[in-house]
Amino acid sequence: MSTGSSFFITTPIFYVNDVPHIGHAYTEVAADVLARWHRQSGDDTWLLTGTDEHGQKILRTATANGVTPKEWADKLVKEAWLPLLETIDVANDDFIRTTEDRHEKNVQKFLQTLYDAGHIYAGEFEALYCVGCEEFKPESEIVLGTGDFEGVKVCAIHSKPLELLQEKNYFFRMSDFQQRLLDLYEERPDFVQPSSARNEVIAFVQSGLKDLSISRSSFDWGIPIPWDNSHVTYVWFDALLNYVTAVGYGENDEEFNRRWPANHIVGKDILRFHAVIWPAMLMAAGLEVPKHVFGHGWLLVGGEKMSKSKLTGIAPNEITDTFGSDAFRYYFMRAVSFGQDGSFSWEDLHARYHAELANGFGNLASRVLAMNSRYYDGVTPAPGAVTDAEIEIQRIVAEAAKAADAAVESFHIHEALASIWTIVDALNGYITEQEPWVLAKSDETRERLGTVLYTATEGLRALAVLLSPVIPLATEKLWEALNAEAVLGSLASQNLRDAGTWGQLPPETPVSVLEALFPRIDADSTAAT
Ligand code: ME8
Repeated sequence: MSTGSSFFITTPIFYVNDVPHIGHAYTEVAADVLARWHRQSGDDTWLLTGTDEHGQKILRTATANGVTPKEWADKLVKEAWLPLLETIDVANDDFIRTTEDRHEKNVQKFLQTLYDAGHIYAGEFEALYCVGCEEFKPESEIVLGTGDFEGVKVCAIHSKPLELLQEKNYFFRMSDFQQRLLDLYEERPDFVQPSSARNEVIAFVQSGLKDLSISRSSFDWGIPIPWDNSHVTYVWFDALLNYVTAVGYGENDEEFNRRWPANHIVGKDILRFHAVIWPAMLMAAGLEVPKHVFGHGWLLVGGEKMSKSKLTGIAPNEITDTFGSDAFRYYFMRAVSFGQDGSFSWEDLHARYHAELANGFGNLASRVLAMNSRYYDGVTPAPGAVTDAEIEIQRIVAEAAKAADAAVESFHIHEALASIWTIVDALNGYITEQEPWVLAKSDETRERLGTVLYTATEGLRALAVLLSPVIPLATEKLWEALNAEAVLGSLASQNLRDAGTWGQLPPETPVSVLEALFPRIDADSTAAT
């Protein structure tokens, strides 16, 4: 990772037919942690998120609620999707809505470019469509329904009946790009991640790519096809383009060249759109393909993909109201291996909150600062001669910082946290072994006490910096208690790549006592009961 390089990262843009649940919040937090890490490492970082507002799904929801689709989208964005970002502390740089002018007119520009270059043609089409996925379904993804839909062909993801659509459509000649896509996956093995997702994508493309229907004429809630206004753009063709229209495609070349290409974080349900259709569209337009497409797993509840339509959705604030946004962010980044599915349970959240955040990290910070206060009148002491125990702590801090940076670079957020936690565990072990409260009893061990407390306090300085992308509120409180801003500058200005360099907090820095960063939570007060 070279310092100062461009790092453009995106989340999927979310459908506004419903309010967000913790699955959406999970994607947002992951992208935000990666963005904060890169931003604080000096990279020219840009985090884009937003909403996907066209298509049949939104149209039907709006109609059912007696409003226009735009009115519906405005309401949901204002009341649900923008507030989500605050609930979980996402520091996005931009929020794009597909109904914005900057998007609509440049989608048309893109379509016209492809049409003029011969990548689009008109044809007849008939196939089974899933409105939930906003996608024509291949036979392999169609199953026979059960219960109310016994014997009817349903979508394997949504378990809802498919609709037979017959239309004149415009098609994108995606089949032309089959070999170029296979070459791309071959030449850039880290283009699609994780590798299980890559293998699936390769197998799909090898099995033969069909041309893609990219227009609809049976409804009009979409972006008109520029050369034929009786059609609107297929919602996915429209939505994928948000990643370029948001950074100036079609109107601001300087901005576009500065940001593009992006790193896309998406759920595995929509990996194929991002790893197959999207690069093919970009190739057709003569634009660079994304840097990486990372497909994360699903949050499962009761063994199934959590979803609002199956009534297993959990609203993010059900968790943050009790545990706080830092705990939400930490829990999902730590408990779920990024790239794999993860089961959510209130019991696990409660257990990790107490074991790792309250007892492991929070208690360490409070104890160390309280000892500075008690034994040195609230001033970090100067260290004396160091022993093997201190050298070991310094080594662990340096190695953990390096390992965490490498893990984030390859999107392994959970591994980065595991590395950083070796510092928490090592410092807790160090304090137990060194027993500063015993050293404090004699003047003869005063210098040793100074060394131990300085080591622990400087360890907290490194932890505050390394954990700030994940738990920004708690680390800010710790930074204040360390009085570090006065001597080192703001927490946000600390370069993460220097976090592991020992000895940054000057001795004799006045520090304050710290209230519990993660107060204990009664099991009865969580939604688990
Ligand atoms: O697909 N676990 O929008 P969407 C983890 N508009 N992540 C989950 C999840 C779960 N149970 N449920 C949803 C769309 N997600 C399109 C995207 S992009 C150009 C257009 C997350 O509102 C996950 O990231 O259905 C998934 O990809 C996304 O929400 C789908 O959001």
